[in-house]
Amino acid sequence: MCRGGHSGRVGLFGLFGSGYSGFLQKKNYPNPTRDNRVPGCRVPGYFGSGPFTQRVLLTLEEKRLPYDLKLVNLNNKPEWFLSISPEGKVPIIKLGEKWIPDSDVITQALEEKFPEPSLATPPEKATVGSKIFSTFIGFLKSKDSSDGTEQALLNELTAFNDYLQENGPFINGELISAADLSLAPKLYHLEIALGHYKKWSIPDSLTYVNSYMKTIFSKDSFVNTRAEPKDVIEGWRPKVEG
Ligand SMILES: N[C@@H](CCC(=O)N[C@@H](CS)C(=O)NCC(=O)O)C(=O)O
Repeated sequence: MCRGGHSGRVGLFGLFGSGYSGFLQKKNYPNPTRDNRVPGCRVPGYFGSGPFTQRVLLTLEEKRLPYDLKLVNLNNKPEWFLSISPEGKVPIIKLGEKWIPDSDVITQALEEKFPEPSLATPPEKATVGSKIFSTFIGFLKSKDSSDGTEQALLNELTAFNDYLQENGPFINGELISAADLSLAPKLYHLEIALGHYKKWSIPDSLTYVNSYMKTIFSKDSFVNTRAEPKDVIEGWRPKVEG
Protein backbone atom coordinates (compact mmCIF):
# COMPACT_ATOMS: atom_id res chain seq x y z
CA MET A 1 0.00 0.00 0.00
CA CYS A 2 1.33 3.37 -0.83
CA ARG A 3 1.06 6.18 1.63
CA GLY A 4 1.63 9.75 0.60
CA GLY A 5 4.09 11.99 2.35
CA HIS A 6 5.90 15.23 1.91
CA SER A 7 8.12 15.25 -1.10
CA GLY A 8 10.29 17.83 0.56
CA ARG A 9 12.06 19.94 -1.92
CA VAL A 10 9.39 21.85 -3.74
CA GLY A 11 6.73 21.35 -1.14
CA LEU A 12 4.57 19.47 -3.55
CA PHE A 13 2.41 16.68 -2.33
CA GLY A 14 0.48 15.10 -5.11
CA LEU A 15 -2.17 12.50 -4.80
CA PHE A 16 -3.80 10.97 -7.78
CA GLY A 17 -6.19 8.18 -8.14
CA SER A 18 -5.51 6.22 -11.15
CA GLY A 19 -7.09 2.86 -11.24
CA TYR A 20 -9.16 0.12 -9.83
CA SER A 21 -6.98 -1.22 -7.13
CA GLY A 22 -6.45 -1.01 -3.45
CA PHE A 23 -2.88 -2.11 -3.80
CA LEU A 24 -0.11 -0.42 -5.52
CA GLN A 25 2.78 -2.11 -7.14
CA LYS A 26 5.85 -0.03 -6.64
CA LYS A 27 8.18 0.02 -9.57
CA ASN A 28 11.79 0.85 -9.07
CA TYR A 29 12.65 1.68 -12.61
CA PRO A 30 15.36 4.28 -12.89
CA ASN A 31 14.04 7.73 -13.56
CA PRO A 32 16.29 10.74 -13.34
CA THR A 33 13.41 13.18 -13.19
CA ARG A 34 12.05 11.98 -9.87
CA ASP A 35 13.77 12.08 -6.57
CA ASN A 36 11.25 10.33 -4.41
CA ARG A 37 9.02 7.32 -4.57
CA VAL A 38 8.02 6.22 -8.02
CA PRO A 39 4.97 4.06 -7.86
CA GLY A 40 4.07 4.21 -11.51
CA CYS A 41 0.53 3.66 -12.67
CA ARG A 42 0.64 -0.02 -13.22
CA VAL A 43 -1.42 -2.43 -11.30
CA PRO A 44 -1.45 -5.81 -13.00
CA GLY A 45 -4.92 -6.97 -13.86
CA TYR A 46 -6.54 -3.63 -13.22
CA PHE A 47 -7.30 -0.52 -15.15
CA GLY A 48 -4.26 1.69 -14.98
CA SER A 49 -3.95 5.38 -15.37
CA GLY A 50 -6.69 7.17 -17.24
CA PRO A 51 -5.75 9.84 -19.78
CA PHE A 52 -6.59 12.71 -17.43
CA THR A 53 -4.34 11.39 -14.71
CA GLN A 54 -1.53 10.71 -17.17
CA ARG A 55 -1.87 14.27 -18.43
CA VAL A 56 -1.13 15.59 -14.94
CA LEU A 57 1.72 13.13 -14.41
CA LEU A 58 3.24 14.18 -17.74
CA THR A 59 3.05 17.81 -16.69
CA LEU A 60 4.86 17.03 -13.43
CA GLU A 61 7.47 15.00 -15.30
CA GLU A 62 8.08 17.60 -17.98
CA LYS A 63 8.44 20.25 -15.27
CA ARG A 64 10.69 17.89 -13.32
CA LEU A 65 8.70 18.25 -10.13
CA PRO A 66 8.92 15.53 -7.50
CA TYR A 67 5.63 14.07 -6.35
CA ASP A 68 3.99 11.24 -4.53
CA LEU A 69 1.30 9.23 -6.23
CA LYS A 70 -1.49 7.28 -4.68
CA LEU A 71 -3.92 5.09 -6.56
CA VAL A 72 -7.56 4.89 -5.63
CA ASN A 73 -9.99 2.08 -6.22
CA LEU A 74 -12.71 3.89 -8.16
CA ASN A 75 -15.05 0.94 -7.71
CA ASN A 76 -14.83 1.25 -3.98
CA LYS A 77 -13.88 4.80 -3.10
CA PRO A 78 -12.45 5.13 0.38
CA GLU A 79 -13.89 7.72 2.80
CA TRP A 80 -10.70 9.76 3.01
CA PHE A 81 -10.76 10.12 -0.78
CA LEU A 82 -14.40 11.26 -0.88
CA SER A 83 -13.67 13.79 1.84
CA ILE A 84 -11.09 15.52 -0.37
CA SER A 85 -12.78 14.82 -3.70
CA PRO A 86 -16.53 15.22 -3.19
CA GLU A 87 -17.26 14.34 -6.82
CA GLY A 88 -15.15 11.23 -6.36
CA LYS A 89 -13.11 11.91 -9.46
CA VAL A 90 -9.44 11.60 -10.25
CA PRO A 91 -6.99 13.16 -10.76
CA ILE A 92 -6.78 15.40 -7.73
CA ILE A 93 -3.64 17.06 -6.43
CA LYS A 94 -2.59 18.85 -3.27
CA LEU A 95 -0.71 22.02 -4.01
CA GLY A 96 0.33 23.87 -0.90
CA GLU A 97 -2.61 23.44 1.47
CA LYS A 98 -5.23 23.15 -1.23
CA TRP A 99 -6.75 20.15 -2.94
CA ILE A 100 -7.36 20.78 -6.63
CA PRO A 101 -9.48 18.47 -8.80
CA ASP A 102 -9.79 18.41 -12.61
CA SER A 103 -6.85 18.07 -14.97
CA ASP A 104 -7.60 21.42 -16.70
CA VAL A 105 -7.46 23.29 -13.42
CA ILE A 106 -4.52 21.27 -12.07
CA THR A 107 -2.30 21.79 -15.12
CA GLN A 108 -3.14 25.52 -15.15
CA ALA A 109 -2.27 25.78 -11.45
CA LEU A 110 1.03 23.93 -12.00
CA GLU A 111 1.88 26.29 -14.85
CA GLU A 112 1.26 29.32 -12.63
CA LYS A 113 3.13 27.98 -9.62
CA PHE A 114 6.00 26.42 -11.55
CA PRO A 115 6.33 28.44 -14.77
CA GLU A 116 9.69 26.97 -15.81
CA PRO A 117 10.04 25.21 -18.14
CA SER A 118 7.00 26.78 -19.71
CA LEU A 119 4.39 24.42 -21.09
CA ALA A 120 1.90 27.17 -21.87
CA THR A 121 -0.06 26.74 -25.09
CA PRO A 122 -1.27 29.97 -26.75
CA PRO A 123 -5.06 30.18 -26.27
CA GLU A 124 -5.78 30.06 -30.01
CA LYS A 125 -4.02 26.69 -30.23
CA ALA A 126 -5.33 25.17 -27.01
CA THR A 127 -8.30 23.46 -28.66
CA VAL A 128 -6.41 21.86 -31.55
CA GLY A 129 -7.36 18.20 -31.74
CA SER A 130 -9.88 18.57 -28.94
CA LYS A 131 -12.67 16.68 -30.76
CA ILE A 132 -10.55 13.60 -31.37
CA PHE A 133 -11.31 12.04 -27.99
CA SER A 134 -15.10 12.32 -28.18
CA THR A 135 -15.20 11.05 -31.78
CA PHE A 136 -12.95 8.16 -30.77
CA ILE A 137 -15.38 7.19 -28.00
CA GLY A 138 -18.31 7.48 -30.43
CA PHE A 139 -16.63 5.09 -32.85
CA LEU A 140 -15.49 2.72 -30.09
CA LYS A 141 -19.05 2.40 -28.74
CA SER A 142 -20.67 2.12 -32.17
CA LYS A 143 -22.34 -1.15 -33.07
CA ASP A 144 -23.31 -0.06 -36.58
CA SER A 145 -20.43 0.20 -39.04
CA SER A 146 -22.36 2.56 -41.31
CA ASP A 147 -23.39 5.13 -38.70
CA GLY A 148 -20.70 7.63 -39.66
CA THR A 149 -18.75 7.47 -36.39
CA GLU A 150 -15.62 6.09 -38.08
CA GLN A 151 -15.77 8.87 -40.66
CA ALA A 152 -16.26 11.49 -37.94
CA LEU A 153 -13.08 10.30 -36.24
CA LEU A 154 -11.20 10.19 -39.55
CA ASN A 155 -12.27 13.76 -40.26
CA GLU A 156 -10.87 14.95 -36.93
CA LEU A 157 -7.64 13.02 -37.37
CA THR A 158 -7.23 14.34 -40.91
CA ALA A 159 -7.78 17.92 -39.75
CA PHE A 160 -5.17 17.37 -37.06
CA ASN A 161 -2.76 15.87 -39.59
CA ASP A 162 -3.18 18.94 -41.81
CA TYR A 163 -2.63 21.21 -38.82
CA LEU A 164 0.60 19.42 -37.86
CA GLN A 165 1.86 19.53 -41.44
CA GLU A 166 1.51 23.33 -41.39
CA ASN A 167 2.42 24.05 -37.78
CA GLY A 168 4.15 21.00 -36.27
CA PRO A 169 5.87 18.93 -35.19
CA PHE A 170 3.95 19.77 -31.98
CA ILE A 171 0.74 21.75 -31.52
CA ASN A 172 2.71 24.86 -30.63
CA GLY A 173 5.48 24.26 -33.16
CA GLU A 174 8.94 23.13 -32.13
CA LEU A 175 8.31 22.69 -28.42
CA ILE A 176 5.98 20.37 -26.60
CA SER A 177 3.28 22.16 -24.61
CA ALA A 178 0.27 21.57 -22.39
CA ALA A 179 -2.05 20.85 -25.35
CA ASP A 180 0.18 17.95 -26.43
CA LEU A 181 0.28 16.57 -22.89
CA SER A 182 -3.51 16.59 -22.87
CA LEU A 183 -3.95 15.03 -26.30
CA ALA A 184 -1.19 12.40 -26.35
CA PRO A 185 -2.62 10.16 -23.57
CA LYS A 186 -5.97 10.22 -25.40
CA LEU A 187 -4.29 9.15 -28.65
CA TYR A 188 -2.57 6.38 -26.72
CA HIS A 189 -5.93 5.10 -25.47
CA LEU A 190 -7.37 5.48 -28.98
CA GLU A 191 -4.62 3.45 -30.58
CA ILE A 192 -4.83 0.60 -28.08
CA ALA A 193 -8.61 0.44 -27.68
CA LEU A 194 -9.50 0.70 -31.38
CA GLY A 195 -6.71 -1.72 -32.28
CA HIS A 196 -8.13 -4.23 -29.85
CA TYR A 197 -11.89 -3.81 -30.15
CA LYS A 198 -12.21 -2.74 -33.80
CA LYS A 199 -9.01 -4.07 -35.36
CA TRP A 200 -8.66 -0.49 -36.55
CA SER A 201 -5.60 1.70 -36.81
CA ILE A 202 -4.87 5.25 -37.86
CA PRO A 203 -4.23 5.20 -41.64
CA ASP A 204 -0.54 5.31 -42.66
CA SER A 205 -1.41 8.22 -44.93
CA LEU A 206 -1.81 10.44 -41.86
CA THR A 207 1.96 10.62 -41.58
CA TYR A 208 2.13 13.70 -39.37
CA VAL A 209 -0.24 12.27 -36.78
CA ASN A 210 1.62 8.98 -36.81
CA SER A 211 5.01 10.57 -36.30
CA TYR A 212 3.57 12.93 -33.64
CA MET A 213 2.38 9.91 -31.67
CA LYS A 214 5.64 8.04 -32.15
CA THR A 215 7.67 11.01 -30.92
CA ILE A 216 5.61 11.66 -27.81
CA PHE A 217 5.01 8.01 -26.93
CA SER A 218 8.76 7.40 -26.86
CA LYS A 219 9.57 10.27 -24.49
CA ASP A 220 10.78 9.16 -21.05
CA SER A 221 8.02 11.15 -19.39
CA PHE A 222 5.43 9.23 -21.40
CA VAL A 223 6.99 5.81 -20.98
CA ASN A 224 7.19 6.33 -17.21
CA THR A 225 3.58 7.38 -16.78
CA ARG A 226 1.62 5.35 -19.32
CA ALA A 227 -0.78 2.57 -18.46
CA GLU A 228 -0.18 -0.99 -19.58
CA PRO A 229 -2.02 -1.77 -22.84
CA LYS A 230 -3.96 -4.61 -21.22
CA ASP A 231 -5.18 -2.25 -18.52
CA VAL A 232 -6.25 0.28 -21.14
CA ILE A 233 -8.19 -2.50 -22.89
CA GLU A 234 -9.92 -3.58 -19.68
CA GLY A 235 -10.65 0.03 -18.77
CA TRP A 236 -12.66 0.56 -21.96
CA ARG A 237 -14.49 -2.78 -21.85
CA PRO A 238 -17.59 -1.47 -20.01
CA LYS A 239 -18.03 1.26 -22.64
CA VAL A 240 -17.70 -1.21 -25.49
CA GLU A 241 -19.95 -3.85 -23.97
CA GLY A 242 -22.30 -1.49 -22.17
N1 LIG B 1 -12.72 16.66 -16.38
C1 LIG B 1 -12.02 15.78 -15.47
C2 LIG B 1 -12.39 14.37 -15.80
C3 LIG B 1 -11.90 13.39 -14.77
C4 LIG B 1 -12.55 12.04 -14.91
O1 LIG B 1 -13.51 11.86 -15.65
N2 LIG B 1 -12.03 11.07 -14.16
C5 LIG B 1 -12.57 9.74 -14.19
C6 LIG B 1 -11.49 8.72 -14.49
S1 LIG B 1 -10.80 8.94 -16.11
C7 LIG B 1 -13.11 9.40 -12.80
O2 LIG B 1 -12.54 9.78 -11.81
N3 LIG B 1 -14.20 8.64 -12.73
C8 LIG B 1 -14.68 8.14 -11.48
C9 LIG B 1 -16.13 8.39 -11.29
O3 LIG B 1 -16.70 9.23 -12.00
O4 LIG B 1 -16.71 7.71 -10.42
C10 LIG B 1 -10.53 16.01 -15.59
O5 LIG B 1 -10.09 16.54 -16.63
O6 LIG B 1 -9.79 15.72 -14.64
